[in-house]
Formats: sequence, structure tokens, C-alpha cells
Amino acid sequence: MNTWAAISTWRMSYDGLQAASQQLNDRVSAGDAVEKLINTVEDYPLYKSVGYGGLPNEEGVVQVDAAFMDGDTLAQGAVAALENVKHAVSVARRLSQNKTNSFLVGPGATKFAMQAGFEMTNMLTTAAKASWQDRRKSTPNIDLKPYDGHDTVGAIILDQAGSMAAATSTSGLFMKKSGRTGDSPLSGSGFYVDSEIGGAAATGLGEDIMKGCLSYEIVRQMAEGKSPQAACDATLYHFIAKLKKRSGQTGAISLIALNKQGAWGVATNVEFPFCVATAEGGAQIYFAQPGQA
Ligand code: SD4
Repeated sequence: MNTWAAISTWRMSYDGLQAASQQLNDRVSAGDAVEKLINTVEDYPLYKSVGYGGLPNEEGVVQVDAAFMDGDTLAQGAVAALENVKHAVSVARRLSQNKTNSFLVGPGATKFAMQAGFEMTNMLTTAAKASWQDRRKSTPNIDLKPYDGHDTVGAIILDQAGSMAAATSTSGLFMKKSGRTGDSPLSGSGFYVDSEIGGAAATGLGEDIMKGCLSYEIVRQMAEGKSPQAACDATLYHFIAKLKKRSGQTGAISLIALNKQGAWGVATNVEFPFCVATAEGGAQIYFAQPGQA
């Protein structure tokens, strides 16, 4: 195989996707390329929902969730409510090398990262602190409610050797409770990848995404022969109909998928910019609308 392909969530992933593309042209592995993509987003202080500059929880503390999965070995690592580490996805990847203890949360995750030599950083930027203070002022005497501005960078990559990897990273919901964990570090909900089939990742309201294990469901449907687009459509729209029927509502959900041939698909119930790169076509930003790719 001498081709490669990558798909990632939101416009904020574009620079990271370009950096990963250069690596993929140089025959770097899917695992290294997906880590590079996500690290690039984690480093950028003005992306308010990922890594450094991410928006804090209701106590004013930035807690992040991240995951990494190797589609060849199915090894996975994840962290939740991790504090003071910019490159959460790199901690998750390091944990994926463990046979046990591969998903760590809260102070245990932070302690592991520190002991493993990851750089400790104050993740609360002046801008993020100002948003938090404004938000507290606007809701002085009532319970703080998470607002809608929350995005995850998620990506799936197929490399020139035919190996695949997936990863996610997010600061989750602004004004979330301390310790709240979304779908992004949860296997099968926020991400899943199998190099013999393909992979998927999700972004949106984690509490709803995890009710349907949506990333695993997409991969399962691709294994049955569906294209990534057909699997994304069938998974999302069936799930939304079910959730509306059972509970009367659903939050925002956007799904991306890539199969082992490099074909991709997307489904969403909100306006959703995403990025795709291929060996032949370079990196591009697309906009998906609810009901169409
Ligand atoms: C979460 N799924 O923590 C993440 C947030 C997100 O678009 O992706 N929002 O629930």
C-alpha cells in the first residue's frame, strides 16, 4: 500500500492534520501521526475546548480527557479529569503500552504523568479564566450549567503500511462538575479503531454519545460491509430517533469514520466542520449539515 488517509473533527484540527499529513507522506506510522495531529491542537492556546487554554470546570480548574487506540493491536490508553498536562493524548498513548492500568483518572492520572516525565503546565490561560469569571458573574446565585461551547478533537488515520490509529482530546464541557468525564476517553463511545475494518470517533454531548456506544457501532456496521458514510448515517439517525422516542431529546452529536481502504464518512445533527486529508488530495476542510455529509 502506498496511500494514506486521515479524518479529524472540527476546523481547529486543520493545522494538526497538515502536520500529520507531512509525516504520513514520509511513511510515519498512523500512531505517531495521530499523536502529532492531536498535540498540535492541544498546544494552541486559543482553542477553548482542547488542551492548553481549554475552558475550566465550575471550580475554575482545567480537567482534560483523552484517549489513544492502536488499530493493529487494539491496545488502548486513556485519561480522564487529568490536570496540568498539555499533551493528554501522549499520556494516553503511553498508558496504551500497559497491559494493565491503561485508563487512569483524576489525581492518579496526573501523578502518573508527572512520574513518567511529562511536562507540568498551568493549563488555565488568562483568556480562559476571564471566560470563567464572566460566566460565574452571569449566574451568581443559581447552579452553574454547562454551556454549549465544547468540542473534542478526534481523528482516525490510515498509514502507508495499512495500519490505523484513533485518538481524542478535550477539556469537555465548560463549567462541568469536577471529575465529570465525557465520551472522549471511553472506548467504543468516543473512539474505536480496528485496522482490519476501520475506525470512528465522536464529538458532541458525551452523556448522550455514551448511551449508544456510537463509535463501536459504526465500526461494527463497517465490518458487516457498510461504507463509512452509510455506517455513520445509519448509526446516528437510528440512535437519535431512539433517544428522542425514549427521552424526548438529544444533544449535539457528530460522528466521523474512516475505513481500511481510506474511504470516509460523517454524520451530524448540528452544523459540523471537519477535515480530511489523503495522499492524493492534501488536507481540506468540509462542512457537514444535519442530514447530509
Ligand atoms: C464531552 N464529547 O466531553 C465531549 C465534548 C465534545 O463537542 O466533543 N463536544 O462530552
